[in-house]
Amino acid sequence: MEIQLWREILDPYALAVDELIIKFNHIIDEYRHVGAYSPIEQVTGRVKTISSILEKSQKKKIELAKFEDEIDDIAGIRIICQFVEDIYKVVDIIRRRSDMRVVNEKDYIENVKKSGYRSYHMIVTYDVETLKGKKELQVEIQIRTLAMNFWATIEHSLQYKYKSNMPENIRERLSSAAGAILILDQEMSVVRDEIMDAQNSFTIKANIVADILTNIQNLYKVANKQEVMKIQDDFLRIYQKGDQTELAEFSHQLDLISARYRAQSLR
Ligand code: 0O2
Repeated sequence: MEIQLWREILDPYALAVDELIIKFNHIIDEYRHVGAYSPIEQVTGRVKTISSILEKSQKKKIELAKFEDEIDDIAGIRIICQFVEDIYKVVDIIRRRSDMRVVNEKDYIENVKKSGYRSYHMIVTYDVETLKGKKELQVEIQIRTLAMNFWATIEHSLQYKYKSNMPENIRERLSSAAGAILILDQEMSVVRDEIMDAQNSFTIKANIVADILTNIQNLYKVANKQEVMKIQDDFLRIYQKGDQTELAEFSHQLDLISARYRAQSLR
C-alpha cells in the first residue's frame, strides 16, 4: 500500500486519539474545578505505527484489506489511575457516555494474565468527522494504575528486546515484581480509604510515589539494570516502612541520580 493511502486511512485515528485525550483531560478538569478527587490521573494516546500494523496482520493472518475491522487497537488510549477502585469508576464513566459505544471489555485485573499483566481493556466505537463525512472507528482504551503501568511498560520493553526468548531469570524477576506491584496496589487501596479524610497528605504521598516510579521507569532506559533493580528494591523496602519523610528523601536522591544520568547523556 502507498504511504499516502496509509496516511489517509490512519489520519481519522489520529483525530480520534486527539479528541479523546482532550475529552478525558476535561473530565479531570471537571473534578478538580469542583475540588473533588479525580479517578483519572493521566491520559495518553497513540496511533499504531504502520510497521506494528503490518507485524500484527502477519502474526494474526489478517488480510490487509480487512485490517481496520480486525485490528481493534489502531487507536489506543491509556488512562492511568492512582488506585484500583478508580479504574472501575472510569469504566462506569465510559459506559455511561453517549459519544462512545462499548463493544468489548476485558478485565485483566480480575483475570490476571499468565505473564502477570494487569489492566482493564475496553474496545469502544467512536465517530469522527472528516472531509468525506462521518467515520466510525474502533478505539482500545487501557485503564491501569500507576503501578500496573510501571510494570507493563518495563515488561513490554523486555518482551520487545527478547522477543520469544526471554531468559528464565528475567521472567522470574518480572513475575516476582508483578507480585510486589499487586501488594503495592492493595496497600494503596487501604491508604485510599483513609485519604478521603486526609486528601492533602495522601496526594503528596501519591505524587512522591508517582515521581519515584517515573524516575525508576526512565532509569531503566539509561542505567545499569543491576543498579535499577537495587533502587527498585530500596523503594519497595522504604515504601513498606510507610515513613513519608524517608520516602520524600528517597525521591529527592532519585532526582539527583536521574539528573546525573541526564547530564551524562548531554556530554
Ligand atoms: P502493543 O505493542 O502494545 O500495541 P489483540 O492483540 O487485541 O488482537 P489480545 O492479545 O487478546 O488480542 O488482546 P489483549 O490481550 O487485550 O492485548 C492487547 C494489548 O494489551 C497489547 O497490545 C498490549 O498493549 C497489552 N498487553 C496484553 N498482554 C500484555 C502483557 O502480557 N504484557 C504487556 N506489557 N502488555 C500486554 P499488542 O498489540 O500486543 O502490543
